[in-house]
Amino acid sequence: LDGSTRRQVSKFLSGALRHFPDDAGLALDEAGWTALDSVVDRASEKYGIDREAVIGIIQTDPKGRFEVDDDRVRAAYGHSITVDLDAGGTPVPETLYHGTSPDALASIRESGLKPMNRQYVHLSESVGDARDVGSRHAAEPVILQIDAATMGDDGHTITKRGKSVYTTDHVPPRYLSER
Ligand code: HQG
Repeated sequence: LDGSTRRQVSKFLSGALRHFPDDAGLALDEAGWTALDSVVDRASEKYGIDREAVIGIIQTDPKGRFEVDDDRVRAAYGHSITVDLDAGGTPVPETLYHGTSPDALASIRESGLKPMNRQYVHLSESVGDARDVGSRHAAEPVILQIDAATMGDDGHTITKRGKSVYTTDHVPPRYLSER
């Protein structure tokens, strides 16, 4: 399977499980799960690749975008639809990062990091990851540093999702600094 097909299939799977299950003919439960079989069938039909290839893309995703539990699958993070993902329980680094566009800075300084179109704010474990995330929004992204330790002390829940993404409801401006 070539890289371009992998990316297209991964994008379709992410879109279906995070944003448009109805369009993809899928029903998600309240925690975002759906039958692995139905997802694999949809992708396999749409891209003309066999079921094993789709399952491979799900299981070897570099960012851990998909969680599989027995015969169910869900997106690990990134949802715009409301899902009840279990919160907390994972260790959180003292410092996290967020890459964004310079155009968003004034508003972020004012109101902090907000989920915008998604259910949660997404934070990165490393500066490099944050730069990749920010590059989706601007050629020269800005990297913000988040004082995750103090957020935790102050009662904000931050949860690890996938391999290296952390989600939270909101990052108020006092926890943010520019690198
Ligand atoms: C910005 C991808 C103005 C925020 C990525 C970001 C990530 C504000 C944009 C994951 C703001 C939302 C999520 C405020 C936040 N004023 N702008 N107050 N607060 N913003 O795409 O974090 O590859 O919804 O800075 O890699 O970029 O798809 O979030 O620029 O892990 O698996 O509003 O999605 O993962 O953009 O990306 P997004 P994101 P996948």
